[in-house]
Amino acid sequence: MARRAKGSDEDKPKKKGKKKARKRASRKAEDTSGIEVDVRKPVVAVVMGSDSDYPVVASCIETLEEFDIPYEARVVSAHRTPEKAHKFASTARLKGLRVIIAAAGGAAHLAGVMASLTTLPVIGIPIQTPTLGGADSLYSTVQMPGGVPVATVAIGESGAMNAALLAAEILALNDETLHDRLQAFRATMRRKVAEKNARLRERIANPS
Ligand code: C2R
Repeated sequence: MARRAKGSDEDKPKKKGKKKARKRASRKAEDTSGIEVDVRKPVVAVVMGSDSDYPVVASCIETLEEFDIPYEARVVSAHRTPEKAHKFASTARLKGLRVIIAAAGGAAHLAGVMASLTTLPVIGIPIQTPTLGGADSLYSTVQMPGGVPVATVAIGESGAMNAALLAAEILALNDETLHDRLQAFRATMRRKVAEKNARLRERIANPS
């Protein structure tokens, strides 16, 4: 389950990589249904209003895995399962969670309700909707009343990825290893932009 940040492999010596792979393997176990799970205590919770949100939320989860951040993911709805949502948010801090990421579409009150019940940082992912394109989700996630912040990311997959990166940045305030991974991720991004630039110049210089 746990993988390293994209592109960071070449920044690490081979020996260390093997050691880390062994360490990561020891963090996995099979649960009663035979599904491989991370045995570490989750520090990030990814909650979503419905499993129909998962195709977008997947890029958040993939990014958490790339950064080797222990997380838990579940469906909770402030509208459909208010008691569960209440219990989850109000006990999250005591359970050792450090950041909550909440994804929802339409009348997306999930992130706001989470934020109203905990002082943990809450990041909201507005899910695109077929009727209003996600503007409904965006407004209902971002327009929080003063006093109850929700750090709202963009609609869709980039937003979902950024939610995980923002969570990583919050956790990296007290975690140098994670900070190193974020630096490596940025370095990879810079290299990719340089490659794009070189390709563009080549196309302009040699139009077909
Ligand atoms: P279904 O596909 O289950 O009908 O859900 C979900 O996040 C999803 O995008 C449709 C949409 O309803 C959203 N939903 C919320 C909340 N609970 C579910 N916005 C909530 O509590 O905010």
